[in-house]
Amino acid sequence: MKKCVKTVCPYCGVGCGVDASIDSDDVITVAGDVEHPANYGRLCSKGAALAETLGLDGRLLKPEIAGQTVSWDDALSRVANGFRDVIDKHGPDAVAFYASGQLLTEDYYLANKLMKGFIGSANIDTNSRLCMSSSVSGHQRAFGSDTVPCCYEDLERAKLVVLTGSNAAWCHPVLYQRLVSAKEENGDLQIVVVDPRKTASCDIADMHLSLKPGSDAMLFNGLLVYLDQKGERNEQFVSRCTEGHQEALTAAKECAASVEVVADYCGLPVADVAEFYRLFARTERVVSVYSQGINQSSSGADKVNAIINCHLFSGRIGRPGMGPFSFTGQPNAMGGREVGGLANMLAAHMDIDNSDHRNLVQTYWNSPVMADHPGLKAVDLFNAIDAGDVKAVWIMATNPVVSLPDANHVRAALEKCDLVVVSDIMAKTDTTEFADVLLPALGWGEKDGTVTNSERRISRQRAFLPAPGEAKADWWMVSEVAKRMGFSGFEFASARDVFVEHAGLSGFENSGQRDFDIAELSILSQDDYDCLAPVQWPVIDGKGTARMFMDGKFFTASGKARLLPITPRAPKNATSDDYPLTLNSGRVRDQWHTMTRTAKAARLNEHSPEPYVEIHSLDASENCLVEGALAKVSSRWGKSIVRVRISKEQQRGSVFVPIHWSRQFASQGGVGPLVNPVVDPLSGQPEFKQTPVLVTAYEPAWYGFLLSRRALQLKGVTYWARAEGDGFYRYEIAGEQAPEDWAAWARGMLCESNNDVNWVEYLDVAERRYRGIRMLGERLESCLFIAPDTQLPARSWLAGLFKQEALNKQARANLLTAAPPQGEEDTGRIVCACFSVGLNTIVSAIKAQRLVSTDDIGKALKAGTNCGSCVPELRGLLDSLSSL
Ligand SMILES: Nc1nc2c(c(=O)[nH]1)N[C@H]1C(S)=C(S)[C@@H](COP(=O)(O)OP(=O)(O)OC[C@H]3O[C@@H](n4cnc5c(=O)[nH]c(N)nc54)[C@H](O)[C@@H]3O)O[C@H]1N2
Ligand SMILES: Nc1nc2c(c(=O)[nH]1)N[C@H]1C(S)=C(S)[C@@H](COP(=O)(O)OP(=O)(O)OC[C@H]3O[C@@H](n4cnc5c(=O)[nH]c(N)nc54)[C@H](O)[C@@H]3O)O[C@H]1N2
Ligand code: SF4
Ligand SMILES: [Mo]
Repeated sequence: MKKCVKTVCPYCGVGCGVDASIDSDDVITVAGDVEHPANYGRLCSKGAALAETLGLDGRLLKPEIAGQTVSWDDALSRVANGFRDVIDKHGPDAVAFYASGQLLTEDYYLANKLMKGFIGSANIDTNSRLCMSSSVSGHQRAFGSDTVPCCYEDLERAKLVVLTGSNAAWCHPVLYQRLVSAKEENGDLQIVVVDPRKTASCDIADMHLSLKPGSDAMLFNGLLVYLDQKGERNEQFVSRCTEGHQEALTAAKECAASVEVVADYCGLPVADVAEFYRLFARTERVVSVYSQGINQSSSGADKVNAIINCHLFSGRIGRPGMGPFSFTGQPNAMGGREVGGLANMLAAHMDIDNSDHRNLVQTYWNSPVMADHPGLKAVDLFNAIDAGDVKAVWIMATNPVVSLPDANHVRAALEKCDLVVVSDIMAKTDTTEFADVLLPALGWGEKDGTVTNSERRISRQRAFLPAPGEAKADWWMVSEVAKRMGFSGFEFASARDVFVEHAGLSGFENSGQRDFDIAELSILSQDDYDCLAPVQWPVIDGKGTARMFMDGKFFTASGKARLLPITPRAPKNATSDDYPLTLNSGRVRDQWHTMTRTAKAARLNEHSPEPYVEIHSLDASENCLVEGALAKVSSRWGKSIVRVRISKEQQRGSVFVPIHWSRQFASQGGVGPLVNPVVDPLSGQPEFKQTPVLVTAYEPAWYGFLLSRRALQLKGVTYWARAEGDGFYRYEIAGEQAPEDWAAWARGMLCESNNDVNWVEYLDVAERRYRGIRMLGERLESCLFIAPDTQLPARSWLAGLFKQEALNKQARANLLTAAPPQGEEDTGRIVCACFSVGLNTIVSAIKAQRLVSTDDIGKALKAGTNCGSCVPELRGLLDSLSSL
């Protein structure tokens, strides 16, 4: 064994501990860390596939200026001089950093320090603006600080868990699995899912409220009124520990006077709303989990406070098994907030509008200046770039050309910007295409530092791989640029040096006034830091803190929590005849964001190999859409072309498109160009969940697919989506014009030359069907199937042939029909990513072996027995087969 470390998963905010190792043959293994309190050994499909994503193909390994490889010295000087020139000519607010919740705390701390304390602008914002900022605003308004009250154990100790706007089964899978186990162990645990869609998380729900998109504030206002009517006000807590309950109640009564009014507004059956309210009212231990269905809204902050109001009013906070609980998205969304990585915050949970705080931070940093007003929030920042007000931007660990709303506008802005610096681990992303300077970053497994998960737990990410090429840590790049700009205060030799400074600031003149305090960690030696065990902040008397507000004291001036009067607002833009459907966007089970890492693992590409729009059958038929065909989704801002999936899980009037596809993986599969750039006025978070759209059939002249061992340059294709499989690339394709000569076109793409080509083909001119197979020796090299419609053969049997070095006679004979020889099975689309078990395999086992439960399926096929993420789908299959 070369190296073996305990580290944390680089994906979601659950922050699972990972045992990672590399052996003497350079084989990398990852497994869940059984000691880590976030996951106790579990991993989801993405975490379990980490080792498969660490190959160096596509990595950015050397610095570049204008596409040319340069030395680090040249690259860093170019960035420093570029920023310096703009600042000298146009002032500090003419430059900006756009950072990410995927930076480590140490990286983030230095970026914030450089911008706010040395450049003297607060123009540092991050993709957390798109993710958690409404929660931050909600927390600050209610608690006087950005404090997450709960811990994971509260999920297990609760009697009712409300998942609102959270598809935890896919997005926080290990916490979802903890809920599954808790429910198994504790029959009384009730789970309510509030989501317009019927998601995989509904699998364990006792109740699913499929409310009208954007109507959550009304639902929770109604709950507040109900709690009051039923005498559920916690008199002692409300009078001693809170303020504003009367105003909050008055506002709630004005709009949500009765269950009937709420049900009507939210589009829910009266009985369901009443039952939910009853359940909440009669259960003391309630945890309300919320995520992007709440945050990503033009009234996201108000929705957060509508939820928190109910907990404060009933005193369901600060005790085990209860509280409002924002599940954070990114691995270090919380760390970013701790270092003040948002344009309207200061370091260590201090306030940029507070002059005492500004002085304090400036004193600690011994810095020449201090930003004295909030900087530009993400959407405004890119508008300012477009307007020419911001002339230099450094984008770190995020892919804004894909992930911001109105993404075509982001493209246009970066195109115009004088200096675009991008630090990334990958060479080619939609954003790196706009970079003047590209800086190669160390990735997961190569870098050291800390991250904080959703329950305030700080864990160490530890390196176990050598630095590839010339890649460097993000914090190092920032410190080198700072030094080259002439600033002192950036002489750090290691991530530990940065961490202890950050920890020290949290305790500087604090004395219990600020929630975030890890000053005790500021004395860590390098060894201590290397051995740091996961710990929840604040760290007091050598111990972490599981739960906050247990003493009923809050961080407001009065020490009391605030209930806020909330007047529900509908999504900013209503649907209309032109754009009659509501576009909801979010995540799929096995991909992470813009897929720069997860798409490298073949098994993660199989569950959803293509971008799609999920739509209710009646909306589909009204718009002439057919399952498996292509559709054009358009909004006032842009358009996409994606596959149609008709789904019972989608409510009428709304459609769902996943967020993951960039131009690297599909011709026009991105959802970003469609999304309304309207933001919450307080938090600045965009409304990613409700944009009015029109969905129409996209009718190409032909459809097809192509499997190939090599990545191919496609020609004459108007639609494509690419996914890497095990030993092959899969391209789903379509074209608006048929080539004059199918064979010439196909060979032009699939064969390097016309010599030595072992080519089998089939053409039916009348039926407009074409099939071509290329063999290299005994091996299948590539194959192409074209049809005038979507009636194409299944891909899975053919895909499996790429694992074989030599095809047998039977297989060869069947190539053109793409049907497995008798006795062999086409496994179908992969459902269980951990054990690569396909749909057809599962269906035939259910039928042949009369399997009746997901446990039965697990025993027969192993499917669903590792991470558990496919269990909801397995149950769905069992249900649909039993109803036949
Ligand atoms: N597999 C996977 N997991 C991830 C990520 C990933 O890329 N892939 N990303 C991570 C990140 S950064 C984040 S922020 C989290 C996000 O985690 P989640 O917030 O759970 O994920 P989303 O899919 O964005 O949206 C959650 C749900 O909100 C619902 N929703 C839409 N509109 C409304 C509404 O009006 N009201 C309510 N109540 N619900 C609504 C959607 O239908 C969706 O099911 O996931 C993290 N985990
Ligand atoms: N329509 C719609 N859009 C959304 C959302 C939605 O629900 N709907 N959700 C929003 C949310 S919550 C989020 S969090 C964002 C996420 O959106 P992004 O942050 O844009 O997505 P990522 O793909 O995670 O981008 C991370 C980038 O950092 C690179 N990277 C990985 N590791 C490192 C490293 O160690 N150092 C450096 N320098 N780079 C690294 C990756 O290769 C990748 O290019 O998307 C937002 N956009
Ligand atoms: S739940 Fe999955 S993606 Fe999230 S931290 Fe754990 S293993 Fe990683
Ligand atoms: Mo996020």
